[in-house]
Amino acid sequence: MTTKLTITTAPIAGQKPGTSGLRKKTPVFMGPHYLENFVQAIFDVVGTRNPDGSGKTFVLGGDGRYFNDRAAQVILRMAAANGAARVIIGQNAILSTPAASHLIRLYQTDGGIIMSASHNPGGPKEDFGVKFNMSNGGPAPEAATEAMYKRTTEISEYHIVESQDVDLSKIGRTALAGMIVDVVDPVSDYAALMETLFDFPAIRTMFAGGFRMRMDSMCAVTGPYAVEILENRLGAAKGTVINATPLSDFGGMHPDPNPTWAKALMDEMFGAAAPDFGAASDGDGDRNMVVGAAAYVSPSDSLAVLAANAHLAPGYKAGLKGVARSMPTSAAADRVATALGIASYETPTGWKFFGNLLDAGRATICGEESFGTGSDHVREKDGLWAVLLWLNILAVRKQSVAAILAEHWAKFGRNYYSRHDFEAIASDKADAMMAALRGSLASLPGHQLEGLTIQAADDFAYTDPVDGSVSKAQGVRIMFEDGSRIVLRLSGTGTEGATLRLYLERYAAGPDGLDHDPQQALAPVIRAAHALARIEAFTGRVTPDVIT
Ligand code: G16
Repeated sequence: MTTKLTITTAPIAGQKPGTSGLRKKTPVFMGPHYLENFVQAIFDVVGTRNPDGSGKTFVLGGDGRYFNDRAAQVILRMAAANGAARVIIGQNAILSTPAASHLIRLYQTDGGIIMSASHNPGGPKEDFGVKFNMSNGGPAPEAATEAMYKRTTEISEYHIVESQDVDLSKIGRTALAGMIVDVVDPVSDYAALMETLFDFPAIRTMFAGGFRMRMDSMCAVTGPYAVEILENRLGAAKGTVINATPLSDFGGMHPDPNPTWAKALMDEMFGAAAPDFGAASDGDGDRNMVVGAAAYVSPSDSLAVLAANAHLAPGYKAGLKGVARSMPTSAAADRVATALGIASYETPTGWKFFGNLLDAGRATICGEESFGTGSDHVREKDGLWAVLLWLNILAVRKQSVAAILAEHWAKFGRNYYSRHDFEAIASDKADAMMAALRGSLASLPGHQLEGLTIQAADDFAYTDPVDGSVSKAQGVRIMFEDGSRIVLRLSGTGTEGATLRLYLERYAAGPDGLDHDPQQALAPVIRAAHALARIEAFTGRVTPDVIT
């Protein structure tokens, strides 16, 4: 027996989605009506019924973090009570973000709800998140997330059915208050898609020839995907994938694939017995870090190398339509696009801004400096996709990662790049610093410091070339005459205070450029950034918490 209930509620403060959906501490999400209010706001904005009155179909899944299973049951009950016809859900409510995006597209659903706080830690005291993806498989655009936020400020009731839990452990069809619930294998459709894009026989031959790899799934959602694809289908040695069992607290790990948080992988890759290739992915499987034996690949360089070599994979053999990168990502990919004679795009931070370019066929490959790369195969960044494209390139070129990087820099020049994060700053201090910096922009051009001359300074604004929508105040850019660049913006995904992101870039042409450590190559740019933004004066911080 199920009963449909309408619960009286009241707006709850702080339900403003950020760069990537709504992220809060788990206890906040577990508080009275909090999850329910946000989910009802989503349903109110996107609608659960078609114009003809029939119910809509949604995909549902998450990265398995603490509260994932409970939240899934709530969302199912609310979908049923709101009149949805069908929900396709990963077994045990598990779906990686790219796999969810694929299922939305594959089954031509009306969108999907993804439960994840991505690379943020999980657990009873850590982070949880919910985001809505549209029928194209991509994150809801700003207009939709703004509408959802507005709805949370005026909400007065939500709908839910009273029922037993749906058994999500068994694959197959069941029903909840008249709504179909299809529990699907989270991996198989995604793995099949990967087989259409990449030369699996060539990669298999490479592994059979003794190629060694280490994949660190960081106790997060990609474990089952990576084991199935890398070990079972491509023949990588058993045990190639480590931390392969998703855990609700990610085993205490911080599943953010960068040299700081994937330190064990970095140590192995720079050690005496380093495998040929290493990779890590994040909580929900959309991010990736790749590293060769003693050769770290920065995400900006990875995007450029993938763009330059994508034609070696069957799915991209016709070439790329264009390359898109987020504004703070280095210009390395632009140089490849110029050489290939294809368009390049610079978008605000956040994957949602790539959606229109991908849908319109203007870009094929996209990337962000924050360890995100992807293509038009889904509408999310895709960690394992990037790993497989790298493997495909390595299998065809039969060179080491270090050799491929060296050749790339010799041909295109090198964009030295680093991001410095200052975390958990008091929000008022961070806001005051950004306001002062924004106020000084007009006076900066022509100013000299650290031997560098400022050419231009602005607050990045983006006009979407497809729908004409405008996004303002997306980050302060300070460009120097020698091609160096400083970018500052506040994170939209943090859950504690403000995180200041400082992005630093310096270009060196050809093999005669600055041949040393990025932090050293960038030293004058780093000093200039601190002087211009007066980071210490406003925040008391000198040393970043995370350097990538
Ligand atoms: C950060 C990154 C962005 C990324 C976003 C969402 O945003 O800087 O590049 O798009 O996370 O990534 P994910 O879906 O993996 O969480 P922010 O606003 O914190 O800088």
